Amino acid sequence: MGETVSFNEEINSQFLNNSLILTADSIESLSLIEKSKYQELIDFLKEKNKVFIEDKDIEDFLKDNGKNENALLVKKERSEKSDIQDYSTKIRKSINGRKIPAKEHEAEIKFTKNIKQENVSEGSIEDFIRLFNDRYTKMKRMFKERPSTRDFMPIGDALRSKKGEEASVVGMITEKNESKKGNLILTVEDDTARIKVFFSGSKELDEKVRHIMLDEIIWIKGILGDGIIFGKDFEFPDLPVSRELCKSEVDLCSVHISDIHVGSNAFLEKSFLKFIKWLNLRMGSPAQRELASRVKYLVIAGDLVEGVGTYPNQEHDLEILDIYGQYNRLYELLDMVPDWIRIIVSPGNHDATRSGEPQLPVERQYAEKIYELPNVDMVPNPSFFEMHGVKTVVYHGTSIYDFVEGIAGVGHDKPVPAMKEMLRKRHLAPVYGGKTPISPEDKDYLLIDNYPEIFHTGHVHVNGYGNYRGTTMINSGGWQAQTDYQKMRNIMPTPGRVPIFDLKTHKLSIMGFYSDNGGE
Ligand code: D5M
Ligand code: FE
Ligand code: ZN
Repeated sequence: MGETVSFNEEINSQFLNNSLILTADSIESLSLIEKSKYQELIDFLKEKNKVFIEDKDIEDFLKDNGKNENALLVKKERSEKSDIQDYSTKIRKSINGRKIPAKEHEAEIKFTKNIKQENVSEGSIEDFIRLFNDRYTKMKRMFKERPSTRDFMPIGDALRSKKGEEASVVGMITEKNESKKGNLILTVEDDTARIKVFFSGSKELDEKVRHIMLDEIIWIKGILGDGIIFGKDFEFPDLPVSRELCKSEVDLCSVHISDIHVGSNAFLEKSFLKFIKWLNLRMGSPAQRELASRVKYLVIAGDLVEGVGTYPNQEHDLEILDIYGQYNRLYELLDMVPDWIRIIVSPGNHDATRSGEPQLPVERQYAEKIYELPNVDMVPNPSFFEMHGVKTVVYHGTSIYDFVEGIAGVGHDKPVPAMKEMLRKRHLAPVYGGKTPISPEDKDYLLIDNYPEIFHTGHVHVNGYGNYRGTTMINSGGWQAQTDYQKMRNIMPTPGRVPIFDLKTHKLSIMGFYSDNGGE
């Protein structure tokens, strides 16, 4: 878990750690029970073999043979408290009276650094050189801005300097090898020369070097040898330890989803429709409807449709066989989202656009009707933008598996450790020639050159949340039931769980729209 967690997320984790999932029904009822009683409630639900907790289960717990009199008392006490009643009545009134904050406030969205069709390069050798030069220039600037890494010299100068002296350099890792004793030997390059770096030292340093990946750019300090630096320490460009976070002045929310996979026969459409119903304020408790009334942005991080021909024999897994039909169904779904919500649509590896990253927006010919929706922005992958001043990075997450391969301890079933590494490396996909196809452009669009408040990914189909140095990390799971491929790889997806980010308070709430008892 991250450095800070909101109340809702903390509760959610407590239940999830016990394999219990809160649904749209149960979160409100939960507020009637004292936090100290949650463990008792968890034991009660586990005894009943529950997985998805409904409103009724909580009522049962409260009624259970008078055993939980205290909890019941809390319920009475709480419900008699006028402030809670006032709150509910106020919410009801505002919804009935159609007082919808998200409707009253215009979207304030600003797109910053994003690839456009007209800037696409040809993919020549020169483009690769330009890409890496741009990466190097910008990363060098990041190290210059930080007092502890401000001093470094060109590698060419380091090679000519006196042996035995201390030196610092900034360079790209072009090779990564292990010595016979298991120590790390790097080849590091800048625009002047290349040098070997040998790391051996404390346990702490050994642990730190495990996180170094190919093609990334780091700052290294060490003692000069003959054509080699004996590394004593190094730094990633990283985020500052603390900073002032941008917050919206108005209390509006952004909702983050991904991996809808429309057209797949495992797409959980009923759950998705429930979610849309909630966005329309036609489902949920008063508090949940109040939350919905503040949803101003819906961000979608790719794999909008299942696609065709994404993997061999995919046709057996399709409900909608052609790509036009898949985007058409997605259009019908997005058209049901209230028009006061701004929808930001970014593609993933299943979508109809080039697979090389940065990916361009879904090609217009496949999704004409979606393009025509007045509240939709079709954006590339990744995309950098601000929602009411809150800086956001949305990236599908294809590179997550490069981190799984590149760093021991980054597991394939949890997205957050890989996301944290991306923030530390200030790059969404540092490895070239790994699992992530990269298209060379004159600028490095995958570089994280700002300090985002929200970092949103998808792709793994497993929800995950955390906070790294102030940045809220969200992986938004998906809307597809477990596929054969996932079964084979032992991936247990967490469909239908929706993270909601409060742009004013930075609190994260989770709503569940999928339950596997009685269908979806
Ligand atoms: O990804 C579908 C699922 O497969 C999702 O759970 C992530 C997982 N996946 C995708 N790529 C890999 C690699 N390279 N290794 C392990 N697991 C992977 P989707 O993008 O929806 O097809
Ligand atoms: Fe997916
Ligand atoms: Zn994907």
